[in-house]
Amino acid sequence: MGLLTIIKKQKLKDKEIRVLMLGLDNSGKTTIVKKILNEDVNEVSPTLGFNIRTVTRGQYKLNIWDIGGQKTLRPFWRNYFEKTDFMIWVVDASATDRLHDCRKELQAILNEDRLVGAGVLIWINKLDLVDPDQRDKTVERISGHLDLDQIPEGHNTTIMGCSAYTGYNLDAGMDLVVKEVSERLFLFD
Ligand SMILES: Nc1nc2c(ncn2[C@@H]2O[C@H](COP(=O)(O)OP(=O)(O)O)[C@@H](O)[C@H]2O)c(=O)[nH]1
Ligand SMILES: [Mg+2]
Repeated sequence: MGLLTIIKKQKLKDKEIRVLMLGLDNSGKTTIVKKILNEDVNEVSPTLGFNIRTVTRGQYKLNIWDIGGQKTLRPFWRNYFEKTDFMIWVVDASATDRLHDCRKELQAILNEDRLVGAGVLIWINKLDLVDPDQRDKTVERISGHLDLDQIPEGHNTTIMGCSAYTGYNLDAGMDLVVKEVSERLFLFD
């Protein structure tokens, strides 16, 4: 039995999915996790280290690692790459002045060897601040700025708008994580 098969079999038993949540500080990562857990989204303070929160979806347990995104904390991101099944990258749709920084950090992450194979969801957050009829365009425009047409091979990537405040697309995102990981790791031995 190959190592990969052993790992898959162990995961099949546990039904645990390790999700790494990254993005620049203030993009809304912690608020998103709170909203998913039905907690008060008005009580969020900056994440100085990391939080691990567990979300249950059907028979799966998603352990979400919400890591602080301040510039001084970014060198530590790599400590969390190991064993990641899925990476969620959160973008603040209203922080257009930070898109350059966001693109640089995201592209670096996507080129990390230890994340090759992990599924990727890019959540363009805070869409509640954008007119409903402008949301698709905003997501498209930000995707362009982030060079998302140049994602390295080895990642199954989806881009989606969302809002931690209204909950828009949070269920859709969680469903996507479970579907991608379960199809890749749990079923196809
Ligand atoms: N309008 C709006 N504000 C949001 C949303 N999500 C987060 N925020 C606000 O953005 C700020 C940063 O959120 P936080 O979750 O701490 O970001 P993090 O640093 O990525 O964890 C807070 O003031 C949140 O209330 C959202 O969907 N819409
Ligand atoms: Mg945070």
